[in-house]
Formats: sequence, C-alpha cells, structure tokens
Amino acid sequence: MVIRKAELTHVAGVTTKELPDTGLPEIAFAGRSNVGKSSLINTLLMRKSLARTSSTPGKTQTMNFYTINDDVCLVDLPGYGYANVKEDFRRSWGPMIEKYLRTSRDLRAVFLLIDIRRTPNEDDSLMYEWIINSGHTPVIIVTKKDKIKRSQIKKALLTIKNALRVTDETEMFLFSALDRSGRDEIMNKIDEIAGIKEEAGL
Ligand SMILES: Nc1nc2c(ncn2[C@@H]2O[C@H](COP(=O)(O)OP(=O)(O)OP(=O)(O)O)[C@@H](O)[C@H]2O)c(=O)[nH]1
Ligand SMILES: [Mg+2]
Repeated sequence: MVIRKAELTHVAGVTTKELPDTGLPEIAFAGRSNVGKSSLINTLLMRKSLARTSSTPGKTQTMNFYTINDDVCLVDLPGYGYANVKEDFRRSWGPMIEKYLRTSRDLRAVFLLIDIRRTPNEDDSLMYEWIINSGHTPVIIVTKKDKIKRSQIKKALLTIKNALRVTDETEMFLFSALDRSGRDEIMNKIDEIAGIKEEAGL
C-alpha cells in the first residue's frame, strides 16, 4: 500500500464509554511498554513522529487510531508491564483492552510485539492467549532487531517461539525501526489482512 494520507482520527481512553466505530478494517498493536509499538507505526506510516514515542516506558496511555488513505486503521495500544505508570491507569488498562478485543466489529488482527533481546514473560504469554481467546489472529513482530548480532537472531527467535508456545499457524516478522528492515513485509501483511489491492502503477 502506498501511503497517500496518514492521520490520527480517533482516540479512546480509559474513561471513553463508546469505542470508535471506524467502519474500516482495524489492526491493533499490542506489547510491553517500550517494545516499540509507536515506533513501528511511525515506520509503517512513513512519518517520523506522528505516533509519540519515548525512551521512558508508559508513553502511550490511550488507544490511538491512525487511518491510512481512508482504507485501514492501525491502532496503537498502551503497553503493559511497566510498574511506574499510575495505579489507577494500571487497573483500568485490562478492562479497556479487553472491551476493545471483545467488542470491536472491525478488528481484523492483533500484532503482538516482542523485544528480540527479551525472553517473553508471563504478561506476554497472557496477551498472546488473550488475543486467541477473544477470537483474533495474533501476528508476532520481533522488534529492535538491530540490538543483537546477526549470529544471535536465530536463537533469539527460537526462545521467543518456545516461551510463547506459538502455534504453527502464527506468523512472525522481524523488524527494526532503526534501519526499517521488515517494514515492507509487515505492510504487505497488513494489505493482505485488510484486503487492500493497489492498482499497478500507483
Ligand atoms: N534500537 C532500536 N530502538 C527502538 C526500536 N524501536 C523502538 N525503539 C526505541 O525504543 C523506545 C520505545 O519505543 P516506543 O515506540 O515509544 O515504544 P512503545 O511500545 O510505543 O511504548 P509505550 O507507548 O510505553 O507502550 C524509544 O526510545 C524508541 O526509539 C528499534 O527497532 N531499534
Ligand atoms: Mg507507544
């Protein structure tokens, strides 16, 4: 998909009663705080900082819906697993995400991001199961590929697969926001999920 237009069209927070009804195929990005969800979205959108990123975990605290070409929505979810976010936010995070996963009519897939340097923990496994149990297809994105040596990649991927006990059908992509490697493959997957076909030459 060629990005002709990218904009933040909807925001939903813990106090939002009605979730946005975008009427567009939605793809959500879940994962631990600081794993690189907002950075991945910026890379996909070809925008430097449309989605706000930070080296301090807990940056994104609302569900942010980025619409591409009026065709598809990428949903940046607040991350989990960071102890220092305010207690009341931590308590309302689960119900907010659960409500979205269970009730969104337009959610087509959930991309679960895992840092290549970390063995997935209990929170990651719970998120993976949560995605499946709410009837969605998880796609694993292994982030920050640039942070480890090439020779260690294979082992790191195996560790992630084993820790999450991924099913054979679960697709995995490797990504780095630094050199944008993996960006086009992930974008093609989004096209496929959202049923977007670009006309040749566009
Ligand atoms: N080296 C490297 N750094 C990255 C990559 N992706 C993200 N980062 C850095 O990791 C930090 C966190 O990135 P974010 O995109 O804000 O993470 P997030 O998952 O949106 O975090 P929350 O909003 O807190 O849930 C930032 O300092 C980014 O610059 C990557 O592929 N490589
Ligand atoms: Mg973020």
